Amino acid sequence: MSSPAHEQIPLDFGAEVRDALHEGRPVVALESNVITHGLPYPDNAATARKVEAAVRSGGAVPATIAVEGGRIVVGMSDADIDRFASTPGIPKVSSRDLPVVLAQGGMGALTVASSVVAAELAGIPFFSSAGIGGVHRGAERTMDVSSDLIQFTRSKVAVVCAGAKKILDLGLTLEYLETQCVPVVSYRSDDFPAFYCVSSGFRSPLRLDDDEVIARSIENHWALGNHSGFLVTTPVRPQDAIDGDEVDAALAEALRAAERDGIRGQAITKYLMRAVDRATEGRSSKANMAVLVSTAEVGGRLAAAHAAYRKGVHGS
Ligand code: PSU
Ligand code: MN
Repeated sequence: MSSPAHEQIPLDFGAEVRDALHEGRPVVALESNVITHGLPYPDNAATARKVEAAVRSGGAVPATIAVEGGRIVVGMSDADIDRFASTPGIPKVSSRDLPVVLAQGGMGALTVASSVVAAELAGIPFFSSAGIGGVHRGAERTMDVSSDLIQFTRSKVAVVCAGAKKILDLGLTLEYLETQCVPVVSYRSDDFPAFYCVSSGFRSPLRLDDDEVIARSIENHWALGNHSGFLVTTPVRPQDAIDGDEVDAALAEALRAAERDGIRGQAITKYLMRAVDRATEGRSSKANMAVLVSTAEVGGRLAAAHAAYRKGVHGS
């Protein structure tokens, strides 16, 4: 049963997404913040379209989510994507910003956290993005923990990702998810991946290789009464990856420079990413686009397996 508040948020479904949800066909929710804040125009628009195509080739319908005119758009059109990709200054909207941006009526680009909120409202049980937010390095002093992690403890949406970037403290990120009882399963690999690196150096708590077992595990998680997410990781393809040691070396240097120059808070992520980009001579941004696409393909495939499993169980 839906809560009364649920009914009051206007959702604008793309026709294809609405039909798919009606028929119990697989849909994968996708974030829009990566379009507006992750990559420059026109790479961002081209990548967003490739990500949608990858979800389709995995066997599901893509639903890229944003906010505009006081409504949540669930399934942006190509024209929407191009407009968001090319309009400067669209705010990054996380979970806590969502009520205000909806009330104000402007455009908003949704992070992983707010996309998961929207996906649950829309009845989409799957979300995919290459890099999730996590616990930042130095969080014991700064308390900088991405609200993506907190949202995973509150929304019943399975998240397919390529882990998180090495600029974060991935050990603490895994600890947080364990403490909060959010399952972390690596799909067909042993390690927790690190975005454009195949491995973070941390072993994954769980490994599953079978799509249907993953689908059943997700349903079990919810059947057990957990009102929370389920993380499935899939690593970047080796041919697209950047060597972890190379990233570590670039990061160590960048972290020293950041400390020296007093860079912190909101500014730190972009600063570190730029430094890694320079050190890898632009290869990291190529790897960035590749991992967004390959993760989406796996997201589509697992969403398809999940929808098929639900149909089998409920016989609809
Ligand atoms: N990680 C990436 N690229 C990104 C983000 C994370 O590799 O673009 C974005 C996502 O939208 C994610 C958000 O939800 O940053 C997390 O931001 P914060 O750490 O401020 O919660
Ligand atoms: Mn933060």
